[in-house]
Amino acid sequence: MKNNNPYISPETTVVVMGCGVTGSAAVDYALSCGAKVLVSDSRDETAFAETAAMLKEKGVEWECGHTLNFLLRGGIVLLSPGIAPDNPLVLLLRERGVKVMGELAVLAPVLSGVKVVAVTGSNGKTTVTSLIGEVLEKLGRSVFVGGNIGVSLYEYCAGSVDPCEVVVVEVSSFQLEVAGEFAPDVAVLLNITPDHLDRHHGLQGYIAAKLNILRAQSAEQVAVINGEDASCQNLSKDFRAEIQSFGYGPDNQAIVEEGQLLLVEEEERKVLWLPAGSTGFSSENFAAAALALRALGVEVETLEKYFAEFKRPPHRMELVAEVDGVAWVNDSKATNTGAVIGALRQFDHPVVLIAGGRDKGEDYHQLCEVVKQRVKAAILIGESADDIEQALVSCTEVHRAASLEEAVSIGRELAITGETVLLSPACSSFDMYKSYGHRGEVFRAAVHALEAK
Ligand code: UMA
Repeated sequence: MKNNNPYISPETTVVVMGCGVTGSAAVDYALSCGAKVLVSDSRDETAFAETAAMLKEKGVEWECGHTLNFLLRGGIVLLSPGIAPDNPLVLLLRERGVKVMGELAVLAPVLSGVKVVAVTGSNGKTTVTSLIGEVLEKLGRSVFVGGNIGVSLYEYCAGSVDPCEVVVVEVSSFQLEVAGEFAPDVAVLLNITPDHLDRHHGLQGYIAAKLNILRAQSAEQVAVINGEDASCQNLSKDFRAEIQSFGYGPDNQAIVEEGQLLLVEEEERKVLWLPAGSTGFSSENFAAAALALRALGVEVETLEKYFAEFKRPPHRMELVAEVDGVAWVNDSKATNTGAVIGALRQFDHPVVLIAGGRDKGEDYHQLCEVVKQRVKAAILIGESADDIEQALVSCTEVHRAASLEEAVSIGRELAITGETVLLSPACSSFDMYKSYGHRGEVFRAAVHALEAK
């Protein structure tokens, strides 16, 4: 890809702050623009050794532990999403006139030749991103799928991937906080329920970050939003893009009904049968994807087949096994209360819930209503167990476990034929595991061990 980035040229010194998935790709991107690149990471030398070897090969200088002097050597600092823009060093850099930019802001100017779909929301964004990408691929459109889903957009822009017709990116509130003039042709805002409140200093900050997906859009661009979500509905009116909403009411452009989706066209309504068993959250995800795909010119008649073929990404309401009539479901990706509520609503029989992990500043009382209706017992793990117990103790029977393996063995004692044991933690995994994926794998292994007995 030709370098036409107004922020990075061969004359620029770029400091990449944080060198994980995004930072490593940012290094390659800045090098591909001909810039001089430096890396500053908070890890110590031992933890950084592997990355250091990679940087050495590329001739990139680095520091372990951020220092102001090193960071000031750059004319521009590329910020990793895990580092908050109100980090004291970042504030100091800005005070000294250094441009500090996130991935979406830096790359916005080089994305003009490609159709960009960006998907955000508290829950369902990976599923919807994958679904849109998969349908486009099956229709023979060249597509890059990336972002918060795991592959940085810098990789696409560094030219290591062939140019595509469409870029579909999952974007997190962390990335959107510093999105600058990023203006996707189709923005999808699935829902806003509390998440990452620690990072955004409360719900208002989180909502403001999420809404940045719409902020720079023009009137020719499309915003697909959740018509049932008050925050999405009310606040999106302040922006310029053409709004298309999905939901249950007649005013939406994609209306979810029992087992089907009505897509409102100018003169008629097209009916799309949804895959069997897609209720609640998953129907909404199909509705959002259908509107986004239609905005890209895809004939809605073709969607039924591709939707039916779509397999949900792992660790989301994944049936691991049925043991003695009890279903064991891995929903490790449910890292906030909204996701857990959505998961529990999908059951019409009693559930034993395994929850807990690292707290993100949420109020677990929000779980009470659905827990009262569906959860016969909760087994709590991790750092947040005390807080969750306090919220749920009046709604259900509460047990504690020191590990996921112990939680599984308690679950076996509690659940009877026809019931489900659901891992849906409402918290991040980092107190006990490397990632939600790792946590899900540990759960799967414990369930399979039970099955083998
Ligand atoms: N680091 C510093 N200084 C700090 C903090 C961290 O130098 O103050 C360094 C760490 O030592 C490490 C690197 O920064 O080397 C980690 O960077 P990062 O936390 O920004 O994460 P990446 O590895 O770049 O991965 C990020 C996303 N992670 C976060 O936003 C926290 C990944 O989403 C995403 O897949 C990836 O970019 C590609 O876009 C993960 C995630 O948990 C899955 N996202 C959150 C979510 O989905 O809820 C937002």
